[in-house]
Amino acid sequence: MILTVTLNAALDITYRVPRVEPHASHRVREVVEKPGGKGLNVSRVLAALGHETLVTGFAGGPSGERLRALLAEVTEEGPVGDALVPVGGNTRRTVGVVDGGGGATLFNEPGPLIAPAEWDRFLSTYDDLLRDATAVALCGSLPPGVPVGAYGTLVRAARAAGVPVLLDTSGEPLLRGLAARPDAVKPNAEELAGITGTTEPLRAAELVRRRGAHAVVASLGADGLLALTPDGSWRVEPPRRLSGNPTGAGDSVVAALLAGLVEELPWPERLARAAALSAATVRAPAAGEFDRAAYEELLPEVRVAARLVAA
Ligand code: TA6
Repeated sequence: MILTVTLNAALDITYRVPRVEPHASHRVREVVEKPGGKGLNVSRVLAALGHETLVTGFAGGPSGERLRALLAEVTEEGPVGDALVPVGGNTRRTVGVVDGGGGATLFNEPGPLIAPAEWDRFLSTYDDLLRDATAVALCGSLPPGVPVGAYGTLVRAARAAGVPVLLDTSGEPLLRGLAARPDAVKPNAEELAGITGTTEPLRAAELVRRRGAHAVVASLGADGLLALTPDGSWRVEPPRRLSGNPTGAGDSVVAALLAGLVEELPWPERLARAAALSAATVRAPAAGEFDRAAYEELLPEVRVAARLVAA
């Protein structure tokens, strides 16, 4: 089973409007609610790819209940196991406003305050779940109350249990997680620049590797992917650009990397799938979903080129 951790799970709400204008009132044409937060999106994509997957993290209050009900709904995506730890606070909502052009404006709430006893309960749940995990992804921001070094603790526990671990977060939580030497990290351009101070992606990715990640897969939007791994380095050109909602495209990269890891695919194949799946996610209405026909059509278009690492 592939385990995903979303400490700051979210009820993702998407509003569709014809156009977004600052300081104006908008008539919402459509409202969509989905179980969200990065790890939940990763698991939903993994389930749709046919992988057994389980989510953990925290859920509480009315929006936590709603999130769990949505997660339990039987969909054509396939089942996602729910091992979320109940908390007293209310799970956050994230609001994405999608306009006619497909662009998304996001509003992410900070999340519920997690009490020390709730964090301890999570840690023992996580240790139990690691026993049956083939891989684990640690995804997203931390809710208030969770120690900033949380991902360092969770990476160390996964490594001690012999479970490959991928980390997808930003800022100080990413730096603390890196120090525990995760198998892979998946920063985007902004996250890379945020922790390295350089906007040159190759240089930044090398610095991140030196700080402790065995592999770095940077998702660079329209510039595709850049991967530095123990087996080699690759630059991945994305398939043709599709219009749509890019929210969750990075989560689909994580899903493809985990699927490729447990299927023991060579890195270039994992990366090609990651690029195609990410592009196919842009065609889907919400994060955690992808357009299957677009995925199959785009996969042969992806170009993965080996590259030398800069000095
Ligand atoms: O990547 C998209 C997304 O996973 C949304 O589903 C939304 O819940 C958000 O990101 C959460 O990100 P954060 O960094 O706030 O944990």
